[in-house]
Amino acid sequence: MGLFEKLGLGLKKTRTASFDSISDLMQAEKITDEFYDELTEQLILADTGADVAEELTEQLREKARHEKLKNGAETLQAFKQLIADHLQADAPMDLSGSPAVILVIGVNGVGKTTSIAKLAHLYKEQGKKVLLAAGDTFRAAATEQLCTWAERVGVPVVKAGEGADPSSVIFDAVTSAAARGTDIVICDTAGRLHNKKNLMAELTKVHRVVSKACDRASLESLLVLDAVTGQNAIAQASEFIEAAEATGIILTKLDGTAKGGSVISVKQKLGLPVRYVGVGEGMDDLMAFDAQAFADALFNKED
Ligand SMILES: Nc1nc2c(ncn2[C@@H]2O[C@H](COP(=O)(O)OP(=O)(O)OP(=O)(O)O)[C@@H](O)[C@H]2O)c(=O)[nH]1
Ligand SMILES: [Mg+2]
Repeated sequence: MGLFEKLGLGLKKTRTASFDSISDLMQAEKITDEFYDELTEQLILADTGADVAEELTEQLREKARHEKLKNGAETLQAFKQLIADHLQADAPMDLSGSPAVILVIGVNGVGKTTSIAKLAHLYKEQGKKVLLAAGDTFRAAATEQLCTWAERVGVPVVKAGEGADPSSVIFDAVTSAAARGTDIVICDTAGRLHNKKNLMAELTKVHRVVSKACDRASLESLLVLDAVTGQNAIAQASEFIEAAEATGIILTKLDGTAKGGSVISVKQKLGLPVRYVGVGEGMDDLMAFDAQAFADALFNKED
């Protein structure tokens, strides 16, 4: 299956629930005021959040007036472009460091460990040397889970015993990666609730220690958000951004939700680009986020 098809499949629930209706609306010969009201409603249903829904509708109205768009088809093209522009990251991820380090953080069960396995697979396929750091020392099963994935993907892991200090495990991984000529170290961390002060402080320490061990420019701190929780995911994010200087988002479980529209509000509300999206449980089910492809897939209605 091609990447575009896979993305389309992952977005199926979101399309069925809202974007297919938007595509239908844009079949119209003439664009009316009711059209714009309906558009706002459908965007809210897709969980873009009311403010983003209104903002996008207003921008489309403006664009339609300015560019003298005549019919639905022209309006649809313009709207796709608007969404793609909205989602475009200001700069790509910098993975040039030796090693580059990706710290993966987020609340419990959002898909951190699985995403790490998928990322390792993705980079390995690109010919990079990958090392994983088992920084979730909170429970023994977490290290086991990561090691099982690492074996399947075929990448090494640096680990320590249950209850070890996560900062020191991750520090060890990063320093040994530098010695081994590893390209990318991906660090797992324990899931934690954003309102647990001591656990958030631990994350700040992890981030501080890592940033001393590697080139700051190539340190990505990726916050994992579960798309199923839609706008709630966005509410949790600010504490993580503050505690561990998150630089980007991995949005998981897009395949399991009709709230895929929440992607559209992530960048605007958090000021962080979406870097990857998860569309399934297998190791191939993670994609580098492509704003244009995403916008196209949202409106790719199959009849
Ligand atoms: N459908 C679907 N399931 C996913 C996706 N990503 C992760 N999952 C599932 O979500 C569940 C939790 O994934 P984990 O990777 O263990 O989550 P975690 O954030 O590491 O969890 P903790 O370490 O307990 O905080 C697993 O059953 C995964 O298979 C996705 O993109 N789509
Ligand atoms: Mg985990």
